[in-house]
Amino acid sequence: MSFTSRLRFLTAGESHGPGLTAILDGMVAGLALDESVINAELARRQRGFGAGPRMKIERDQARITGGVMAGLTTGAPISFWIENRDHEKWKGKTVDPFTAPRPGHADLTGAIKYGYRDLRPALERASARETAARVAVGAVCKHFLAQLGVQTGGYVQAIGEIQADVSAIALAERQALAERNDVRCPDPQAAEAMIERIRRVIQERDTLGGVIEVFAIGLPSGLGSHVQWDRRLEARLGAALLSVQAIKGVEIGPAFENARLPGTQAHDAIRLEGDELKRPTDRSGGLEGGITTGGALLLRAAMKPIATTLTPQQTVDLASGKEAPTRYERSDFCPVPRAAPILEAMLAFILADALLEKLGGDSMEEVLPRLASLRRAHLQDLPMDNSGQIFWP
Ligand code: EPS
Repeated sequence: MSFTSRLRFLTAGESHGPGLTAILDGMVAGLALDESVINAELARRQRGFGAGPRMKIERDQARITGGVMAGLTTGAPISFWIENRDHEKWKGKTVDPFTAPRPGHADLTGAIKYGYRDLRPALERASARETAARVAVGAVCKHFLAQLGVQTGGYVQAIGEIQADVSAIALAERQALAERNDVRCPDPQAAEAMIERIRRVIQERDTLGGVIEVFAIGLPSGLGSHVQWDRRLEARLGAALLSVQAIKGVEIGPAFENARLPGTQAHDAIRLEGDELKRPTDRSGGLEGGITTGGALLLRAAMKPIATTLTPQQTVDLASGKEAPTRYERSDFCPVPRAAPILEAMLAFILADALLEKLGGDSMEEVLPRLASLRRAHLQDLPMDNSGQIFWP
């Protein structure tokens, strides 16, 4: 099953194994690409207040091992290799048994599903270390989108109970403002409060979740479709964001706020400016009927607090068969700021796929003029017969 039609990607690798592999299949030929584009995104993923000590060990760099020749994509699968520097510490070492599953992690469910006799295989692959590979894939997609005039970005809207008010800041400026602080929040006052809150949670030997917003500006109207459930772009984006470790909720535009409003207040009026159809508000999150409106796309994702807590939680040691406290394994305290580039990567992947599905073409040369020829929301692009018709004679 797949929610994409042109692009697909796979990742492989364990958190403490030699490294991560990713393959992005279906990208067009002729996209100028070098590793610095990918490494800049990988560096963003590593940075964020509340990260654990592992991020001081890793220096994530992607090596492109296929699909790019002389600085240009060839249309062949693009493969990447990202080394785990931490692997050196694990290689050849006898690792202590791990038999007390952490509530909220994949330790127990993974063992029930696969019959593991130690919980490590579950956590090794369930670990968010894998997101480094996704960010490499997403960096290529982001770069492709940028060539087509589409800007993607993300930032932190809430950490724990601390909420930022970003409503007065233009969407296009939020990312640059967010990158100025260590919690990736465009509202500097809220950012300070968030840093303070994370400091406190570390002292309290606990963890914090939060809300991340991701956006895209410059998308044409007409991506996705209303005609089949798995072609609806809401569904495709929702699935992609929900696939990220610790993400347990996704909202498109102010969906939950809209749910509390009457219909006359929950939608974006259609106005005419010259011959162009305009939407002065954006309560739809940029999507109507599974299709992009041409307005800005905005999605929110809820990240749960990380399951690995310094304060022990109640569990059962499967080896002794007795109730026991969890044992602490090194982890992040608040990975929310680091989740923004990961969610951006997934957003960019789905949008690059939706654009390629709409445009067709196998090279940048073919894709670019097709983008220019798309139907727009202008009266002249939408001629109506304006006559009664018998649809089912
Ligand atoms: C993670 C646990 C920690 C995090 C890891 C995700 O790893 P370790 O056990 O090696 O300290 O650091 O995240 C990363 C390694 C990363 O690159 O983001 C987990 O259990 O999900």
